[in-house]
Amino acid sequence: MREALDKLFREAKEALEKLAANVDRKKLEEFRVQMLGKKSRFTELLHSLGKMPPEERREMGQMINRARQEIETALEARITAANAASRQEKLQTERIDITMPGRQAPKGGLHPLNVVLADFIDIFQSMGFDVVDGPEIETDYYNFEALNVPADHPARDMQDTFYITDTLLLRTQTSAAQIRVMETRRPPIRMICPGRVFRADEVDATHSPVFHQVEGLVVDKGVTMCDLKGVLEQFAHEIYGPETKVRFRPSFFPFTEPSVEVDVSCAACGGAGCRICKGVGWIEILGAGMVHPRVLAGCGIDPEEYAGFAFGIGLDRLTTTRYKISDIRLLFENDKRFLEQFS
Ligand code: 2NM
Repeated sequence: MREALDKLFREAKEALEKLAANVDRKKLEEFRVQMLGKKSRFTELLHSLGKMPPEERREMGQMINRARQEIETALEARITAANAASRQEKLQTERIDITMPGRQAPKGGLHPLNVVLADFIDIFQSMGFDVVDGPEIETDYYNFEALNVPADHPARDMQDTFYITDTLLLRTQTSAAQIRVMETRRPPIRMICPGRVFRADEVDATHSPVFHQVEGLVVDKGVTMCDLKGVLEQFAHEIYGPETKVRFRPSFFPFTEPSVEVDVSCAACGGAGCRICKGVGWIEILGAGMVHPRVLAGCGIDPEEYAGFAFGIGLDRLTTTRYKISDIRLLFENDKRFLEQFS
């Protein structure tokens, strides 16, 4: 019995020595089951104590338990070492470099048209104008009739306007929305109306069937062309700089009388003449005029009592010149490589 215990103890210690270099925790667990478990030789020995004479039984039992204890303690130490080793390995392989720069979140930006539009809105809001929106699909009444565009006017032609039905169309200007305002609100009215407009143009570097307009409208008692010029001068000074001069040239629109085309002095040469203004010193930026009495009357505003001025500015050309964009189509293609340059 004693010899069997000695042999078992020695074998167990040797087996454990062998496992010393091996930090595989699964192997260590197998070892525990084999050596110390319910069906192990240690347990067998303890069971066989019953067959021993009682006076040896006590001493032998103690020896078995001490040996078992020693093996168990040694095994625990191995397991602790194995756990530490595997934690160490984990720390090495899963180390986080907290000095690494964070992932850059992609940053969006305003479309260049909206940058310019935001400036427009700032300038006119500071002069007391409301910003009004309207539908892109209009009736021929709001788009043409109410604006004093006669039935035989070439703008009404299918060649120039996108019709949806006989009477429904894609608006060719945002004035339609201003008519709706004049019908429903009483003067004083001060508003701008920015938005997309549509014309059946051939596409090239300076023309697109969809483009953007900002139309302005002021209606009140005693409004004159001087007010129009003052507002447009203020606008030109804020957009092009305070030295900018503004001039009116006579023109014609069905919805205004008198009508003007408005030029600003060329910012590149200060009016002396250069390549940008084609030698004339002036650049045309918009059309304007005094709202035709028939337009006011059609909206239920008495032209004897009230007067108004209106203007229309194209947003696209202003944007392409400000950012030196060579082709208007770039504004509509949503090519990320183009748009990212503005964020
Ligand atoms: C322009 C030129 C001149 C204009 C007229 C109106 C309205 F609704 F009051 F009649 N809104 N915008 C107007 C006048 C637009 O665009 C070149």
